Amino acid sequence: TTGGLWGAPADATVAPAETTAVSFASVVPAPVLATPAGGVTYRITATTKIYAEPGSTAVADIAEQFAAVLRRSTGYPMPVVDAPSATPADGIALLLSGAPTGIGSEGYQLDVIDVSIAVRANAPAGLFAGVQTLRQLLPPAADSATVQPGPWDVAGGRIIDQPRFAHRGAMLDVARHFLPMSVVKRYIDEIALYKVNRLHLHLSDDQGWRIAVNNWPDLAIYGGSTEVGGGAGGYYTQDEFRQLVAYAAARYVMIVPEIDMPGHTNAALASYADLNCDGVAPKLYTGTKVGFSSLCVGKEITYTFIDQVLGELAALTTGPYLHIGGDEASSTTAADYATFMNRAQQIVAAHGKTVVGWHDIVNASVLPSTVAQFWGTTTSNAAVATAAQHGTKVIMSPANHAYLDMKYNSRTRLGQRWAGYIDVQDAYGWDPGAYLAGVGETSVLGVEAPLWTETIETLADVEYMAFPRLPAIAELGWSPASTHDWASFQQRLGAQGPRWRVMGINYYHSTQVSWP
Ligand code: TNX
Repeated sequence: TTGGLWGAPADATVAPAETTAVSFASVVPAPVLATPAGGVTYRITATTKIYAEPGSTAVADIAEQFAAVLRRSTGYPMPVVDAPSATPADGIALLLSGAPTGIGSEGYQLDVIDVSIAVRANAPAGLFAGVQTLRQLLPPAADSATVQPGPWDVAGGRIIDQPRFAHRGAMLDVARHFLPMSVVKRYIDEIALYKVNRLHLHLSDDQGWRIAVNNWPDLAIYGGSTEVGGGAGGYYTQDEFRQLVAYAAARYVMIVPEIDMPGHTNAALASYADLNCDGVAPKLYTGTKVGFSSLCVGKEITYTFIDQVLGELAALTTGPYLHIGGDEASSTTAADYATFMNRAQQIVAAHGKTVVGWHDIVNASVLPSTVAQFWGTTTSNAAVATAAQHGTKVIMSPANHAYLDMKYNSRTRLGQRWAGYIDVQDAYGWDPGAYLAGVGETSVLGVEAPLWTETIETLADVEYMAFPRLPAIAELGWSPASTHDWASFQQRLGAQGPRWRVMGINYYHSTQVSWP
């Protein structure tokens, strides 16, 4: 059961004041089990300490991040100290002991009583997730960048929680429009708040190459020199990319880098004439058409190229995955596509990584470990179902529900409409474990919300398209199917609005949600 909470009448209303204690019924994604203790409140004061599990730099770092948020808004010192061997009788404790068995490495238990708060988990990832829940239980003003008056009350009770799916992803297309480090970092902060644990970076496309490659320097210098619309483009140096990987890792987000191939490669083909079958480099491209470019499948230099590019990327990436795209290769014959994708998968494996590809990759011979990312607009796809029956794991990104670049409605200035309009209820209204025929719960690795950037240029644009739909996809990835309920979700989502206001997140005020 879910503690009877989600069927309960609407006590989730957040008063207009951004300093009111937030109800347990406001958390997004919905926890597995939430049991409010009526009338009990914990108050953060000027003497509150944060106790961290001793001997773990990971836990100390999570505690410091949380303390930093609270110091800014409360003005209190919020010291981080080692937890004593007995459970602390006061303060906020982050502990790697006493968590229920069976909640895995990302699960946590949160106990709020009158004199203390304890977050318990089996691993740091679970403590990080628990702290994100705790942040949502604090008054929205706690997320302010400037000192606010308080009081800083947290409603009492217990939450026991763990994710439904391992992969809860967001994708940023930094190729169509380049997004600077600051934007990517802020997006990481924003997605982590909703327990999203993967950021897929689409690092190359026809319009731009965004990662420096030492063996092929012109990719970034020339291939990265423009973007859709003819702007200046840009790229990440390898050092910057390492910084992003580390920044994300500190927020329990794994970077999944993508080099799209064999199509979507005009920027590479323009940078090196040798990569073209006819030896002639095309011009840089700043339009938005897809499907016109292909690496030269019959030339050996093509494989030297992808081996060196993927080798450097593998070395820069701490996670197990390299995404090799494979979508919309309509300038490559079916036979060439299979030849190429088979060889590309072997190259990724030789660099010790696991392949992710857009679901078109099932038209090649997928390796047993290859993950397919479904981006279709139908609920049946025979080739994907067959692959799933043979063991292929699938990331669900159905374009008509999960694409953050689709317009909300006909009046949305940004975005596209080829997969339809997607308002919040459409983003929320599907079940990843029972959506695609023949692809059941156990074949689903998780969900991902891609943001393609043909029309997206700034942080404000990114936020407008991601909020409030990204939290909807995040909830589908985290929360048990049994909590799925639009009435509850829209209320809990609405309760996020005051926090987004405080944080300066430029969100779309969907009329489907009653914003407090
Ligand atoms: C299709 S989805 C694409 C991208 C576009 C996107 C725009 C996919 C795997 N390929 O190249 O940016 O549509 O919505």
